[in-house]
Amino acid sequence: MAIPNRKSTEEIAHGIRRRVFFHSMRNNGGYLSQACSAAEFLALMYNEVLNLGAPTLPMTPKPFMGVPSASNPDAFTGAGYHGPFAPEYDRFFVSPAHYALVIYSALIEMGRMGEEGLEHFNRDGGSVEMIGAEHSPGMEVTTGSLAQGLSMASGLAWARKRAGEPGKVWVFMSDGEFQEGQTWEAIAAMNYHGIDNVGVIVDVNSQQCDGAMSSVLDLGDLAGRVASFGATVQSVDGHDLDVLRKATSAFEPGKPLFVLANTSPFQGMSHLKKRFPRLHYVRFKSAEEKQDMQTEIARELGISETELEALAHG
Ligand SMILES: Cc1ncc(C[n+]2csc(CCOP(=O)(O)OP(=O)(O)O)c2C)c(N)n1
Ligand SMILES: [Mg+2]
Repeated sequence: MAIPNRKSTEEIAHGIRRRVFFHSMRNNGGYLSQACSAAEFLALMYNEVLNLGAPTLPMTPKPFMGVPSASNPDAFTGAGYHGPFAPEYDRFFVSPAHYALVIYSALIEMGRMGEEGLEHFNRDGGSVEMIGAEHSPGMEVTTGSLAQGLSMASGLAWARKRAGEPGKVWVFMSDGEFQEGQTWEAIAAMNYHGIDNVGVIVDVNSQQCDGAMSSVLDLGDLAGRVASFGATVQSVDGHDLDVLRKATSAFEPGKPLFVLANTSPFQGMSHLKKRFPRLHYVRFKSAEEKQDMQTEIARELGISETELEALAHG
């Protein structure tokens, strides 16, 4: 890693949950459950797996400078927070763009973005979008329309392989994206072209925006299906860092690697279970519900009374 980081992966995972919790309480709602499911594997990716250089963008995110084009020299993508594009470095695509707050929190925990970055969240004219876009910290392409990230990343990976670049292409996906056909076309194409420099980590939290996957469009045997399309599959406990560590290095020649991280949508915030299956975006029906949730989750996360008072006045 180019940036020395004294925090353990466990500490980073905990820090992600805390930041997303504080932000969601302050803003009367947020993608809170996604921090529960994704904290461990995103902390592991950023802290141990990804080979990234130092950020090329300022710690305080810039305003939106327009979309990239030949006539717009000011345009930038948020990939700068993942370091420079260079042959030896990895690239990391975030496909489910609604996980943006979790990604921003991870970047802050890693020292790649300043914590003031979250003050720009969802502001008009800013780059720190609620649903991340190509200019948002940590994003390289726009993926709010889901299930497109894998196709873009695998095309880039194929080009990098042909150019002999040693850096890998990693993609973070959600399980909802496996309900869409484009995902399956991308896996088939990767197998056909022998694109084996792609690693995919999937948040299998068994839920999507309309509720439990099983009540919307069940994925069935996801591991078996992905393997039958010609990928290497590791289906593991998405909160167990040791098994995730092994799984993320299980590359086989000629095939992409898919790590299915089986997660809980209320890991570390058990109080959220009360809302199941309405977990996709947490908003509060009453001041009482908010207070209740705040107290219970704060207790589980080890947040002190003093910090909660600061939250009430901040
Ligand atoms: C192509 C496309 N279809 C539908 C949507 C609407 N949508 C937004 S979030 C979401 C759920 C996706 O599932 P997942 O990412 O697993 O949700 P989570 O686990 O975060 O609840 C959907 C269908 C979209 N953004 N893009
Ligand atoms: Mg999901």
